[in-house]
Amino acid sequence: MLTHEEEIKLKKSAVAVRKNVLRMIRAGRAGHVGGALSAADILTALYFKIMRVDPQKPDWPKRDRFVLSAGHKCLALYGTLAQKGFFEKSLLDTYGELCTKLGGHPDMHKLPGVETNTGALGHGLSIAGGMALGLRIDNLDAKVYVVMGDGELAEGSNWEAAAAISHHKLDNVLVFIDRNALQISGRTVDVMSYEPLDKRWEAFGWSVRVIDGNDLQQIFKNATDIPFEKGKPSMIIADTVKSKGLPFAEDKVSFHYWKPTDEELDVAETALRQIEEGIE
Ligand SMILES: Cc1ncc(C[n+]2csc(CCOP(=O)(O)OP(=O)(O)O)c2C)c(N)n1
Ligand SMILES: [Mg+2]
Repeated sequence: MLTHEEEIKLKKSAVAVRKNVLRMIRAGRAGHVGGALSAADILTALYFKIMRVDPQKPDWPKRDRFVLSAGHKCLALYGTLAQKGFFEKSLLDTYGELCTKLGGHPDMHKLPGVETNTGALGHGLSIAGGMALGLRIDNLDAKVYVVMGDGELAEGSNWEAAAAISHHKLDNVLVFIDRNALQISGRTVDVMSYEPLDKRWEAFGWSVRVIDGNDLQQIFKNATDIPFEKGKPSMIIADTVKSKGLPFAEDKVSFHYWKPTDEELDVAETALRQIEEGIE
């Protein structure tokens, strides 16, 4: 359990990450806001409380690895890495510029802290499996954390990776599925349903928990001691709200990608300020 003080601090960090997301959207005039904001609490808890990382040593061999399989959520990753100190926050203002280090999808060759390139959905889990196997071969006790989208599960490659990771008993892997119930073109269950997710992943040999993925206390409680079961990879199905934190955009498919006016951004920033002021 997080203490009350720790929880307050973490909630403030999550608001700061969301503010960073808006800062990039203001700079670039557009961005994948919905999926970034649904996953912001997961990334905040991972980077500020759970993962073993050192922003001064992004290549430290013993570090935990993070794979943002749903690469279009990159604003959450950039916002978290900046908040953690992997790079200067002024870089956030270059989002959308030609040749920026903060591309529309993450690039490990440009930005410290990005472990692998993603963006074409359905590849992150395979990459994470390879990382986990490599860590085991090298006798390192580091862990691999992954965030996937629920719509992303439509890519068949994920299910090969799910089987392989379980087959190799890679219990140093923890995956979050950001189940915000929406994808690019509608409700995930309408576009391509893989429900019931918990039963399907269990059938693939994973140890599964279902939590509220916008509740920092629940994320912390469930993600700290892995594996959930020895010899099995761990899976957290995180029920979240797309565009969490912006009341006018929450759970709306039209905010998958957002091209706001300045006035809309002002309203969004006010909403986050109100959340921050209400933290107690
Ligand atoms: C292979 C591939 N196909 C299509 C896309 C286009 N695309 C970008 S985001 C997205 C929807 C993803 O939905 P979900 O994983 O649920 O993400 P979230 O709701 O968190 O934004 C799609 C189809 C892509 N990036 N990669
Ligand atoms: Mg989704």
